[in-house]
Amino acid sequence: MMQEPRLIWLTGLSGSGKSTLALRLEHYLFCRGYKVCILDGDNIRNGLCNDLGFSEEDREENLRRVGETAKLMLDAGLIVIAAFISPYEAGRNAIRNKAGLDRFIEVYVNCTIEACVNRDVKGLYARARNGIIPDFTGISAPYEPPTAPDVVVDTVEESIDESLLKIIQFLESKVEL
Ligand code: GGZ
Repeated sequence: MMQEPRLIWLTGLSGSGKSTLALRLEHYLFCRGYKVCILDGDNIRNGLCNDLGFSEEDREENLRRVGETAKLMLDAGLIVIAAFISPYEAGRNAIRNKAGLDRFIEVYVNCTIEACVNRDVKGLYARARNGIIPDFTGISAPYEPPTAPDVVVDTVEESIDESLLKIIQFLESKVEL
């Protein structure tokens, strides 16, 4: 079976559903025999990037390291699923260029800030609103939505299965799965 390396980049607010979708997509691809790896804020910020915070410069450096790591994985032939807020268009474009234009798939995990605040699974939005967490995306730090994403999913209007299907259908139109 042939596997074409791809970097599937999920961008969106904290709580938008990136990690959930990444895990579901990993499971789907893994079950079909693909060598797949997830990079996400949870695992990367606890290790490789545990010296970084959330200033614009630190987010840039976080994504620079993720981009370098993803490139190594792509060159080894993996399908890489990355789930990062990645709030700046310039940062995402830098990763697209590093990965190679034809290997990068940008998925915008669209979710209103109101829905994220209501979900607030980890209580981070409440703490950000109280000023306990500074530079919080959507509250006290910016999020620039992608201008030309390959796939847009809407996690307010769609079920996880519907969003997952959109991503899979796009992949199938680009790569023989
Ligand atoms: C945004 C923050 C912040 C601030 C901690 N702003 O939903 P989570 O909790 O589990 O995932 C978020 C994660 C964001 O890390 P990323 O590496 O994806 O961010 S970026 O791409 O912008 O570099 C959130 C938590 O870290 N978190 N403080 N101030 N998210």
